[in-house]
Amino acid sequence: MTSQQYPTRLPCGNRVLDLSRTHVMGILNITPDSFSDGGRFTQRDAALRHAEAMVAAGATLVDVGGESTRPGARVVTALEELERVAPIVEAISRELDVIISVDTSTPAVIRETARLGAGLINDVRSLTRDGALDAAAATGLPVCLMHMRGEPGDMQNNPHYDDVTVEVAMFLEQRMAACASVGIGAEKIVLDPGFGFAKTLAHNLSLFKHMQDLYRLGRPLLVGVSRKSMIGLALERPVGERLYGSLALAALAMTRGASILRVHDVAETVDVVRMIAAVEAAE
Ligand code: 7PM
Repeated sequence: MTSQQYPTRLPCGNRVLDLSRTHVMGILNITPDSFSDGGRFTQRDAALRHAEAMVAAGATLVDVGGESTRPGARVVTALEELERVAPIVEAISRELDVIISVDTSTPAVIRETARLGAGLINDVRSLTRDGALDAAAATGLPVCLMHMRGEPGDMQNNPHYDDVTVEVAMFLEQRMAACASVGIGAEKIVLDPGFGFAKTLAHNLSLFKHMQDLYRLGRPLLVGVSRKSMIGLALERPVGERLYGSLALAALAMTRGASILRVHDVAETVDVVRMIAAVEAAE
């Protein structure tokens, strides 16, 4: 199956995501915490201004994350993560017209940010942490399930697949079943191939080429490839020179039917989306 066949409305807390068009999700930087309250205020302010700029540029979602998934990153406690993310979710919810996605695997963060106005739970660990399934179910919010193997720290050591797309689909199907077992129905699920997570360049390219095979699971796709190493490796570009590669993949993901493009460069990606939408709306 290569085409989508799910309802076009995805309720996300107090907002609705219209799945009949392609959306841009802006990645919000949360800079590492300083210890003074003055520092915290400045960080919340800077995050709010960044979110505001992305919304002005056309983002319909912003993705807020407080735990770095970078290989080798310091482990962040649930309390630290909550202290980073909660004030920002609260501020964005109060100030901006946007769906807040929370990039978290932590039950306490899922519960508290939902209370503060989050609209989507985005978990790179697909709700595998103890208590995460129940926490997500209790919020009633939709969930993005992403494919990964292992943990960010070790996921890149020698990943092997016989058929990466088939194995990603099987994993996501299993996580949808786990969600169903706690009452998170398929109608609340967004699926993500997990580009860059436990995959070589060849795996990422093949998975990207065949992402439409995932529509057999009957749910919309979120694609996150912005500035990732698959672009760096394919083009031999450092992270600061991956915009054009990112935009090429955004255009391809959109034409493959992706519903949400998770990106750093919102204004540029929104132009890509609008241009493709203009052609697709023509006679
Ligand atoms: C270091 C390594 C820093 C990896 C940042 C990253 C995705 C995500 C991330 C994704 C969904 C990045 C990643 N990537 N959530 N969170 N899908 N749903 O490059 O592809 O942004 S973090």
